[in-house]
Amino acid sequence: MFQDAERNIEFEFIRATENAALSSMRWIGRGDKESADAAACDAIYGVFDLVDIRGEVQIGEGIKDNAPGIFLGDKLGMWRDGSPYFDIALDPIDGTTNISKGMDNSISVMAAAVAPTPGGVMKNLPSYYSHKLAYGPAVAKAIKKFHVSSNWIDQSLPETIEFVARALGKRPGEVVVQILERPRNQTFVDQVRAVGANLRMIADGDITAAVAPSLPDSGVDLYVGIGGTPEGILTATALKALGGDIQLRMWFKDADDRAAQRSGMSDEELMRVYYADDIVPGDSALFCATGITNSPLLPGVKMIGKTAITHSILMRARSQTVRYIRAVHNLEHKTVHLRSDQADHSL
Ligand code: FBP
Repeated sequence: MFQDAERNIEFEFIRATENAALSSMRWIGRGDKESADAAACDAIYGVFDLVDIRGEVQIGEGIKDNAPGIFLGDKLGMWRDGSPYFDIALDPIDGTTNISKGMDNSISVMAAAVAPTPGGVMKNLPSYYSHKLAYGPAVAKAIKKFHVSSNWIDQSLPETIEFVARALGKRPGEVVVQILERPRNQTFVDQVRAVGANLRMIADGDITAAVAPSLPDSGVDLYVGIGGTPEGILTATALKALGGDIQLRMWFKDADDRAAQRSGMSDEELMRVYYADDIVPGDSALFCATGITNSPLLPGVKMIGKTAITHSILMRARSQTVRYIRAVHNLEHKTVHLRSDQADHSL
């Protein structure tokens, strides 16, 4: 019964990320990332105000920069007695800075899993940032086949690149590594350059960057670097459906940062390397995203006169079916239900 609930509801998640993308579109290039994020959140809440589930946010966003957001513990859905519980992870916009500058690589993204009671289906890690490594199915299979030590967080990056090269039948110099451009990631940048591998830096939006190695034609073989933890959890859900994997360890700037964020976790838990299966145990999880501006994962919203075209991806860990959904919205008829005034609005 719970599995059916996930199937029945999956298109509501797409509707939510589509509406978030369409509502935030008017903020592209306007230098106001908070308003873009607020518009996306309002639209996501608005969709679920009409959906018969009891959804609770387990992985929210916004905490790191006080941006508007949908946060841990927030409720989505109508919450009627007897309707199914869902654990929800979301980033209404990954790449808010990109939107505000009119740059590529922003998506609206959600993941969800049916839960017997709220909480516990997705790992809620308390740190703002994590050290992450993500790779595609061929590399994940090679790790299993050769029984190699797969803790790549502690291993040197050149060794990792060498293994990835062997798994993909490439030379290390041909491996393409994507990194979020931040001063804290400079060591990784230097290491990639030192082995002569190909570096691709991105300004923001590391969900698409970490999912890219699991997409057959992205041209990216490995994602590495320190980026947002919630983004890592969302990535893990997608990789479970795509057959790739992520390795993730919480990362703290210094001892004070670690003390402030540890949320009662033991040293062992803080140091643990989590894989996709540890982050989202079991196979009941769905992941969906809609492109806002172009990214390796999805084209952005395209406007043609009074028509908006959106591109979304929907996948489920259980079936590993990956659906690409191109939706044509007639803006003379399309309305978006918003939480803020509980009314339907034209775009
Ligand atoms: P938001 O758009 O949700 O703010 O996230 C953008 C992002 O680039 C994430 O993709 C990444 O994980 C995180 O920010 C990195 O954080 P910071 O910008 O603080 O380095």
